[in-house]
Amino acid sequence: MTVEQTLVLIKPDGLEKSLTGNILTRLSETRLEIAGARIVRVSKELAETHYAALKDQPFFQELIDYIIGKFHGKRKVMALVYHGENAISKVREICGATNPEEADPRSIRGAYGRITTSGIFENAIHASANPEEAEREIKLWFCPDEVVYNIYPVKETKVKSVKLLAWA
Ligand code: IDP
Ligand code: MG
Repeated sequence: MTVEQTLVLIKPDGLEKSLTGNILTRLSETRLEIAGARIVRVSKELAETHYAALKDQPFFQELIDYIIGKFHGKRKVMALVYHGENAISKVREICGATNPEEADPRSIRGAYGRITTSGIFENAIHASANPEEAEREIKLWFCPDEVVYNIYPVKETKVKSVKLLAWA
């Protein structure tokens, strides 16, 4: 048994259909702990970096449009880090197969996903597939301060003259 962390995204269709609560309830069946959570406005750059491994797939452009929220009105996803023993496979199992029509109907994708008439797999949730992917994705979507357990090494840095938004 290895303690792992995994990245979960509730995709724009999941948010638009008000499935956040249902999906979090299903994920709680894993008995894993939530170690981080954010609502993220997804830029094209973030989406393309997240799905970089799929850039040669014929559905890549539609996938980017989907994940940035182009089909669901709002440019946002909910990003979560789940923490615990065998977190990666436990979350993948409850998500179900990539193709929502092939996914077990009791899985999250089987229950809530659909294939659109233009062929997009709107499958409501993303989950990291393996430890390397989990590490890359958690580091892409979260800063160390936003995750309560730092299972990857961290370092302290001093940041000078960075432009940030502040409340006016
Ligand atoms: P995964 O999400 O189960 O890890 P990946 O192969 O990494 O599956 O694909 C990422 C996402 O791209 C899927 O969740 C789905 O939304 C979309 N996708 C994957 N394969 C297809 C396809 O054959 N047609 C349309 N969309 C696809
Ligand atoms: Mg994948």
